[in-house]
Amino acid sequence: MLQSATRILLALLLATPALAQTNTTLLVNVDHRTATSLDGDWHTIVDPYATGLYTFHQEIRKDGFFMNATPNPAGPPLDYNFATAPTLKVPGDWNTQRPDLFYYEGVVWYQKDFTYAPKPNTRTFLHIGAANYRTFVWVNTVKVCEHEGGFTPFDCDITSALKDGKNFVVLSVDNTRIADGVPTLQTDWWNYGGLTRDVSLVETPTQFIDDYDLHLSRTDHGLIEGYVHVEGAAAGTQVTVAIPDLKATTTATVDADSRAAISLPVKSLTLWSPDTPRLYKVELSSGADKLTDEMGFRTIEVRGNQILLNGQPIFLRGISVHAEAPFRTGRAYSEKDVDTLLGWAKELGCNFVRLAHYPHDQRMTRAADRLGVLVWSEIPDYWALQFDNPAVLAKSKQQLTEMIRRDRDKASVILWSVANETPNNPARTKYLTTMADLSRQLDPTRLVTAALLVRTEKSPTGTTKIVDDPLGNALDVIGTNEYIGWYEQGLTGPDTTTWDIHYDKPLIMSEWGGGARAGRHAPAGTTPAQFTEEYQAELYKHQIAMLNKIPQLRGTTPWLLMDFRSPRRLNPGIQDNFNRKGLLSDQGQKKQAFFILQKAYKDKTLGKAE
Ligand code: GCB
Repeated sequence: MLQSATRILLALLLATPALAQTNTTLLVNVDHRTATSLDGDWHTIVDPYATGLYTFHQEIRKDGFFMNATPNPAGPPLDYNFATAPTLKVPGDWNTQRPDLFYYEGVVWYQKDFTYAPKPNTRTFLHIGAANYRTFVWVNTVKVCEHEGGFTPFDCDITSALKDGKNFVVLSVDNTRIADGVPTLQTDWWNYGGLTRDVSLVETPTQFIDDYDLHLSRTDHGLIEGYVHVEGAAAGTQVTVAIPDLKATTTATVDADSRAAISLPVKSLTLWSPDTPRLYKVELSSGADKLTDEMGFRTIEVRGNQILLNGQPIFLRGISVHAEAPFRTGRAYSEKDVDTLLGWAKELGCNFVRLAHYPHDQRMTRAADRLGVLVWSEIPDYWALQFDNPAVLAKSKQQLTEMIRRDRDKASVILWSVANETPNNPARTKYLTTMADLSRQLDPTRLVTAALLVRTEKSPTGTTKIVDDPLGNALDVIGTNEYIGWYEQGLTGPDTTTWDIHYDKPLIMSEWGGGARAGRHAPAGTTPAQFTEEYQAELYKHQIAMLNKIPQLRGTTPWLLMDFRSPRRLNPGIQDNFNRKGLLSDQGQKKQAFFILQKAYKDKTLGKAE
């Protein structure tokens, strides 16, 4: 399979008719643009041998599946037929839609017909919310773009490939894990493949606002600043930004890079916060392009070892969340999915979520904006990437750039995380320092973090956890993961653990916890066994007591809100392919530990803001 992914990449680059421009862009605020949804049933062909690309002698086919041929009785027989092929729902991973695709890793072809009437002075993009992991796209047999990375959106300019009337789009999506991928071969989550988020046709004027960044000045809470970029605009083109509810409006002109600097004074602004998640309607326009957004304005910064939201110290009462769909399982994509997950987080008393371990659907950060939940957002620089491989660094950079570009106008997002639990070595540190620098360059208004591993030493009274990973130098906020009482030491391990933190920076305990199968109980009066609800609840009590002894602790995101599928969790009858560290099961059953954490969060007996 590993080989096949590389083969396919090469083949597609060489084989197919291509537009001059095969690159993708990413339209900021795409969910407020005029769009025609292509969600629904797509014809699909499961192609484990990449037959859609290769002849029987392993030569590249000129008549691959992207031709979407129809049977011709006078011609050679066809080995495929999209018209009669079974369908899969988009959005949706393939694994949970058909039992035979549950473990499938490889190529699936998707095809859909649509009618279209090209309009003058209009550009048309095929928007793909996410496709895991590598995707090639053809419209009417013309290759329009390709994209690598399973959790960020991309937009192909398909304007010149479209016809008046009947059109079709063919995609190949390959979720084969590759050593030089981001993430790489090992992950503790299911490798859900397919078109896992919305697909649509998006229209813009020829010149259009493709990107902007509007945020509150850290030094002046009466000033919104940033930029608007107008794709294709000549220097001097005007841009207007208005916030009607604040009676604020400004006009600026773009420079030679098609970018206009924005400086918009505002009076009586209600600052966005978890208590007052006030969103304002923002109107942006330039020439024929008009766009609205709903935005909150707030500042986030670090002072010593405190985190300041709008200048005030805050403790982040958080929980880690995977993009696993409640109840039906599979990749989360709908309003209902995100409302359920964030609803549980709020019920728990959270003001913060760690969206692990990759960018979640944009609905999640939109909902966090609306509900007043602060967000840690992460790219899948997870475990042991090929840190000495420049091609892998390029992939990480691309995903970071896409994540930031999509979500930099969301008030909820306060932290960009560049990694999780990476091995401490010089190549890794160099790589991730580059990533932290890039994050600041792209977005100087937010904080940079990463979830680090910690060192363990014996102490006279137990154990010392040492936080001295050199990557900490590159971070604004230190994240640390620990599983005391689960992977190491018994239930009382936290009682005899002390922390030695070599950075005077805010610290978030970004993972801690243990597994429990909902409904599995320890007999009364016994020491609870692992995987019982009682064990997990007890573990939370011991952990909370330990965490409260860390003076610079400014947040926690225990692992995690809800059970999620993982191919590494094979214990029959207990795990059954699920990581069971959720405070709720995948079916929404609350475990005892849910109420322990809820009480600590609601009574504010866990953590201090200063
Ligand atoms: C970790 C990883 C997370 C795993 C978790 C676990 O440290 O960051 O992705 O799922 O531990 O359950 O072991």
